[in-house]
Amino acid sequence: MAESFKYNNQKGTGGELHQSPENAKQMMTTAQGCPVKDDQNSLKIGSRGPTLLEDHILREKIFHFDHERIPERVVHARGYGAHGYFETYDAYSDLTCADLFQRKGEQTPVFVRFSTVAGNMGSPDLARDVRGFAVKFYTKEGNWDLVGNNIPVFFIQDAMKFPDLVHAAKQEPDRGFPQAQTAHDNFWDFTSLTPESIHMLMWAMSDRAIPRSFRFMEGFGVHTFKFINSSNEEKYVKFHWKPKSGLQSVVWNEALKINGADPDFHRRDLWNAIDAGDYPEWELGVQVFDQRFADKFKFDVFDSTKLIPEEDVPVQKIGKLVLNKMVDNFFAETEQVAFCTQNIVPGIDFTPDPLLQGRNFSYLDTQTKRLGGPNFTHIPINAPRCPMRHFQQDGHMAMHNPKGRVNYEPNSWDRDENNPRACATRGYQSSSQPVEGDKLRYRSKTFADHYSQAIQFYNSQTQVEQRHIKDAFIFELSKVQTPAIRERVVSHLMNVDESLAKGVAQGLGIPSLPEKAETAMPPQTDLKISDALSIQKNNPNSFKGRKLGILCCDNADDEVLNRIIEDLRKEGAMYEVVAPTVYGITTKAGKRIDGHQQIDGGPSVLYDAVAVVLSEEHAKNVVSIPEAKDFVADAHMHNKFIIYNEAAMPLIREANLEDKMDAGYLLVESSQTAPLIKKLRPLRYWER
Ligand code: HDE
Repeated sequence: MAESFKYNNQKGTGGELHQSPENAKQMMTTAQGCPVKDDQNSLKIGSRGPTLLEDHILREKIFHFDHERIPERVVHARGYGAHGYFETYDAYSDLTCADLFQRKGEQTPVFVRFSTVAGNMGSPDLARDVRGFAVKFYTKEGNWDLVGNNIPVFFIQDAMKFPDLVHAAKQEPDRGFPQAQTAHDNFWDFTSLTPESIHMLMWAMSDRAIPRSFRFMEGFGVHTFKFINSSNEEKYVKFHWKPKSGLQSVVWNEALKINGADPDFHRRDLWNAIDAGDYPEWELGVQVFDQRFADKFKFDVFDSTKLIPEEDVPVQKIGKLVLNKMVDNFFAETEQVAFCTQNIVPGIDFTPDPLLQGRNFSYLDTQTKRLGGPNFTHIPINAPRCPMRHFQQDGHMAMHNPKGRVNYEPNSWDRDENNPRACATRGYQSSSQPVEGDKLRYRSKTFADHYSQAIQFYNSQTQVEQRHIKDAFIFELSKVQTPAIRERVVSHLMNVDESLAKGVAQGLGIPSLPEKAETAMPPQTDLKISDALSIQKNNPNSFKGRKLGILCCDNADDEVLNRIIEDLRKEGAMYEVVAPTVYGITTKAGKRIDGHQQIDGGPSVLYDAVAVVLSEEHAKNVVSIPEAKDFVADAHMHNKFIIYNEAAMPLIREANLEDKMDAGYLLVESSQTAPLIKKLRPLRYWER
């Protein structure tokens, strides 16, 4: 209520507020401001009806409700946003004249939206999918939207193919399923007929596609852009977001279970972290290179199915992004935010990458449709936070309406010396790019090498990561009903790595290996291993920002619990108490601890590591709960560290794990003083 009155009172909307704020808090009104006496009962004849058409209050309420939905995004429908700021580390005028990079330490407000791609709005967070990583910078010279993903390459090379890709990936049109997954015939049919997608498929089948948290994933601008400085010198640039808390993913079996236990896992995680004041941070990195590098690089830098290894062009960190405020209203901000790749600022420019060129058309078009007209820039989340002056006018829901007579340029009415008033010094100027050629529909030969970087990616993974990729192919293709499609995918894998192809074929029960898929050019097998492509090789070695699930029961030892909790606090980590009931437990010393989760609702998949702290008196009650057994069995299967006390042994035994206990099991006793949480820093015990 208070909000809506504030809105009515905004300048330029025309209305003055007549009620006092105290009144406003108490009184319900219609959207027209008419006080409502009874908001709970419709107007009827007699006490049992029928209801009268005359009831304008009922009609207005229901009518507005009927119109609450706007079309969800055709891709990236499920997303979650937060506010924050970007701080530039230094002045980078040598690289670009973009205003936000000119003054060391300057902060620019941002809004970021993370998303999955294929699923509809209500789909689960841990689908195997690419994640969107879209950032809107509200700079002093207009909005700059860096609309990226958490994977540095893409499935296709030309925007013309995007509708086909998306149709094939989303639910099949006749049956309307499967939802939020690529594990079906249409997706693998399309991609296996589109060899340019193989590099991206390797990423999509890797753990990159099942991040533990938005906070622990990288972001990439994907395309090559241009930086232009004030002397009009141009350089190419690729953008990277590096999470300060390091990279981390879950394992697939865990993802499947998280989707059931908490379909909102990622959004809840971001909400909780920001709510707790543990603000996630990323550094903005740039790979800057010139035409000479582009000419000698083995791939076309305008081909979005290729990346430039960090070992070839190092990532220079030029600033940091901090997310420190959740939205006040999900619809107003996260749903209505309209990212547009064509929103760039002086000092940044596009390249001819055919995917980027197509996007620059698509995003403006999609926002106009989605938000109902061209005035979506008037919605507060989309409005630039710098002065604006243009003569676009009218249209649906126009909120900023110029006063006076002047609505064209040049004119004789504005007593402005600069009329027309385009700004020659700061105005946006496209870089000059000499172009000539015939008009044709054509794919450049420089885009023809589809396998080399897929090989490089696979070779750069750890053994565990390679196994995960193999298992992911087997899982996905086992959902494909047409054997020929499964075999066609394996024939592409033959060009990537024969042992991978063999493993996948075995997992699918394919009796004999198919021939290698035909290639447009022979793959280069000598590309250097790039450690930056692996998640596990870049372990943050910290439990900061991670969460421990503590399964405990009545009479649990206070000293043990206190020690664990104090250790976690020092590390900057979080915890949840999982108890037989959500009421919680009473410790040995008689202290009440509230439960965050009841065992059934708090399976170990929700945590980065677990602790099982039981008491001799009550362990048997816990052992009798089947979900408690799953709690430790899953933690074991998912390579998690398991902190336990002696009294927890009956549960470990019940889960048949006593013989399998390894160095990933960490005994805790009240007398121990050595720091325990440090041992969780590798995040998983992969040796298991
Ligand atoms: Fe998008 N994409 N895309 N995309 N994309 C959209 O815009 C499109 C591509 C990305 O959180 C749509 O508002 C085309 C690459 C993100 O609101 C639409 C092509 C990358 C988001 C659209 C691509 C992205 C979108 C759908 C091929 C990574 C969500 C709704 C040429 C670099 C932004 C909307 C948010 C959203 C079109 C390919 C990232 C239809 C035509 C490559 C993060 O305009």
